[in-house]
Amino acid sequence: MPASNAITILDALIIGSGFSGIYLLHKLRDELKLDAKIFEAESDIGGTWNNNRYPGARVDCPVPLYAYSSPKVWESWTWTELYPSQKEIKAYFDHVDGVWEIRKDCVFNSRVNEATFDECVARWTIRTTDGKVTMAKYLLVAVGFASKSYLPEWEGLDLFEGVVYHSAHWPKDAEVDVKGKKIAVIGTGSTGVQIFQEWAKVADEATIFQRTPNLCLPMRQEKLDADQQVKEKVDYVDYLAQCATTFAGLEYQVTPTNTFDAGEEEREAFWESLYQSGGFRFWQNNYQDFISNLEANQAAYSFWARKTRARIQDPKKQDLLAPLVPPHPFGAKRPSLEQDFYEQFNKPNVHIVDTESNPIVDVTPTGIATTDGKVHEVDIIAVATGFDAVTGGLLSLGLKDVNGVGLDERWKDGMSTYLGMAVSGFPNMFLPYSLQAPTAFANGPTLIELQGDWIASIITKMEKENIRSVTATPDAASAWNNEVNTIANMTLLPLAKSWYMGSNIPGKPVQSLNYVGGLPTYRERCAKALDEDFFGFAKA
Ligand code: N01
Repeated sequence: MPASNAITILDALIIGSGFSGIYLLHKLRDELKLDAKIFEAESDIGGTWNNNRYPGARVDCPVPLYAYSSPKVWESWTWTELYPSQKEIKAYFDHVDGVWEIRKDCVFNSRVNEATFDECVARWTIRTTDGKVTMAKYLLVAVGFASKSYLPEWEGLDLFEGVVYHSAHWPKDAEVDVKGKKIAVIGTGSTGVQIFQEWAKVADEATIFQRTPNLCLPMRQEKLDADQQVKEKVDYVDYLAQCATTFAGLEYQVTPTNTFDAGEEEREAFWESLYQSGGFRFWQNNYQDFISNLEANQAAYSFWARKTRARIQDPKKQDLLAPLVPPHPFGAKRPSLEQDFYEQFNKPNVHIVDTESNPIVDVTPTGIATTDGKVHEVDIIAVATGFDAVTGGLLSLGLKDVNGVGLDERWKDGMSTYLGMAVSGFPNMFLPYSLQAPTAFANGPTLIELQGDWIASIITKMEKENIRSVTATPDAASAWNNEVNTIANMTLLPLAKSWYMGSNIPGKPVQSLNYVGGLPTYRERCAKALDEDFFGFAKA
């Protein structure tokens, strides 16, 4: 790096070293031979898998799908579980670094707080909180969907005398020993479920604070055999390519018939097979009208509730965890995968507090106070209240358009992109794994590679044709925005309050943050921009 007051000049600056930032560095540096670097706010690579190290953290897409498709990476790597833990994924990133030499081009502890584009020189100027200035032709914002945590405004958290951590800020080296302790987990998203499933096995008393039930599906975890993986690798290239053609980049597709086309017995048998196979099949392999027809969705919900209630002994806990009336359409809020979450509630020392009926008021020095006047005394609290998902991280970077207007200001009443990767007024800036793309509805690495390849292609084309800058046109952004919202409105997604719609954050504009048209259509739309001479972009 240059002296502290010098300006660093790059071809491409990538913000973030998670799955997408690493892929982009590899593509741009190793294939396009650009001078590219990653700025990473944390002290190591891994993105969400570096930050989210709370107890029980693990992925809920199976390997080898949840990994890069490059043979160079997978031929020398062996997984131990079908759904690996955070620790194993972190080790996988070390392996990726060994293959692609990522860390050598990462600048760690480097937090971007301003970026402006100068049209005269067609360069971004990027500033970091340590005062460094960098100029780059291309700016790749790869901060992921979960880089800004959300903590409700509860008084007293700082006065709590026990141990309290937000799941996204778990201490690096401190193991939190819950043996002999009273623990509380606030929140029942994927994170809360994973922490509680671990802690409830060990703690003296375990209480989960639930506002909305999570409609969890059985993970059906498997230990993986190393020799078996060697044999299966012969087919990896074809297998991964085939999965990339599906709606969500998974091994299975939505079933192309409607729920009530099947008789009751056939439906039950079908749902039973999905439920028994595990993973997200009950969600993503279900009948095609599952996510668009409320009656169909409710029928599937009833099946799920019967299966889940049968695993819980106490009728009061049954009614809270798997009520007879659906709390929201299945899949309109993200379901999680669990291993033995529901069985924990059959123990006398495992409790549930309904914060829908009795919201949390504040945290006292000894526990959590709810509106019914109770203080739930605990020693340790895990706050699993999620994220200002998808856009929170992006909007905290101080990105400004060509007129100097901040992206946060531009989007205060609603967000709009072209293909989920470009924003009008922000030339040469591309956003992998961000809003208005299939982000939450696709296997992460599959989408990241699709978008990373597309970004690499558009940059290659620009370089070849001596184009200084491209920016999404307002018309293209408006058309994409319409497509994103029209498709979302054909589904049941708007009926739930969830981070999918931005409605988990008070005051955030409510709109679909994801493109729910599936990977194949998304791929076509992206290809058109390349095939039809930068369709949707203005060139300079
Ligand atoms: O966050 P969430 P998350 N009072 O927003 C509750 C991915 N992920 O960190 O549902 C009381 O889902 C809130 O209640 P409600 C995955 O995509 C993946 O769990 O709004 N409760 C909810 O229960 C996931 O979807 C894995 O009523 C309050 C919880 O906090 C995404 O990250 C693992 C509250 C927040 O749940 C986010 O998951 C972990 C309040 N004031 C995460 N405010 C994998 O397995 C919020 N809550 C890959």
